[in-house]
Amino acid sequence: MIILKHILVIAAILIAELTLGTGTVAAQEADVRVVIKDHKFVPAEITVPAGKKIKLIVENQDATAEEFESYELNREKVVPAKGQITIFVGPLSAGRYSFFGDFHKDTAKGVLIVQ
Ligand SMILES: [Cu+2]
Repeated sequence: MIILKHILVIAAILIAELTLGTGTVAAQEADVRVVIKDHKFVPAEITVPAGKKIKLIVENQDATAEEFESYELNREKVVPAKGQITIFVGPLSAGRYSFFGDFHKDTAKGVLIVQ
């Protein structure tokens, strides 16, 4: 993806996080964690409840940066080497929402299963 698009997406997410007040404890929130290891998502399938805001923590255990990206979820965020990021999505309707690592597309694939 092009750099300008990345900057716009990151800016939009930052504004959304500021507006929504990241860090507030929402009763209707579900927390899930996924790890990036050897350029793969572990687990590759994550099941979350429908109709709830999802706090997705992405931890990168690799020595290289990765980018969490999902067209379905409209999210794109760099995960630094040995670092972690938090992504908020939802509330979502039931279905499958695929995501991938944009820097290692061949191996880093996953799906958020909402039910
Ligand atoms: Cu990208």
